[in-house]
Amino acid sequence: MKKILVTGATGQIGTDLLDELRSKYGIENVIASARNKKTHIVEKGPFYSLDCTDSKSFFEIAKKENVDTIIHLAAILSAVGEQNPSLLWDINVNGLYNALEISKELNCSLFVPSSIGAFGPGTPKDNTPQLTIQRPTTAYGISKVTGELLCDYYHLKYGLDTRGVRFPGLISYKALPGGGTTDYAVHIYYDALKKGHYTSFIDKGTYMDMMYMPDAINCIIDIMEANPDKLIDRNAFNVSSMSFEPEDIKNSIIKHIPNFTMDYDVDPVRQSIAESWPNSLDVSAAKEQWGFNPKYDLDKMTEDMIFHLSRKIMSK
Ligand code: VAH
Repeated sequence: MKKILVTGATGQIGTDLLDELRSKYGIENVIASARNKKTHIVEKGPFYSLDCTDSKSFFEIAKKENVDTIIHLAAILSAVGEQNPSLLWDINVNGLYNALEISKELNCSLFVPSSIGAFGPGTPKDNTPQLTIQRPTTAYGISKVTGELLCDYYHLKYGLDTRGVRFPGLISYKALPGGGTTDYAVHIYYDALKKGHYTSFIDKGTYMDMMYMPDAINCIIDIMEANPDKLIDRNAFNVSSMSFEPEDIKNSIIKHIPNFTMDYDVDPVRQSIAESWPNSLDVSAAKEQWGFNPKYDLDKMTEDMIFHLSRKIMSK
């Protein structure tokens, strides 16, 4: 990667990714774009307001900046998507179609994140295989399977260099998540520090794959820098660094905040989404084909989250 366009750059992944990409490749070589401006992003380097469903503007930006890579993060997440499936389809599929066509036209490599949401109730729940049944029951999951298949199609038919991973729930302190089912695993840290108590919308005993954001950012950079000849499962690799349920993260937080308490007010929509997803993924393909090697487990993540969030909250 030399010159990179990031779409959806002001979202949860994009906020962390821009910092890492700009320190690695140079500020002027990382072009941020998003529908909504965020001052702290716009001030840090090249930025364009872009709705990825506007193919003309999308193409003009990529051509003008002469990018060789597009990291396409613009998407609507699972819970918000269930409330507005037509908006989700427009952004997650039509926006991706534009990214694919522009990458083909300009000969760019293209990274597109899929998700554990691409699996459904019929998928084996434990140690979910890289290649298995994918019949998701959410609009989000359907858009993610569609994305995986479109990315494979453009690679097979046009030789486009498409690469992706199936991200689990992502936890970070720099930016809040944007309306997903796994968001509870971020909000719990904020409430533990601010209120000493959290009410979880996901039920006790509900296991989901999760990953700390620094490991997710390394996934994107490592897969995009990997030897393309070794990538068999290009779109998209299972990746995960831990699987936990709400009681596990509560107990990890209590090691730092002994009086922290949690109760439950389960959201039936997000609970049903969570129950349709795997408990844990088999990540052997990512390890074998491009050296996937996460560094953070639950307790190491909790220690880092509390260290950074406590300073962020105190500085406000
Ligand atoms: C969501 N955070 O909850 C996203 C992600 C695996 C979860 O796709 O929708």
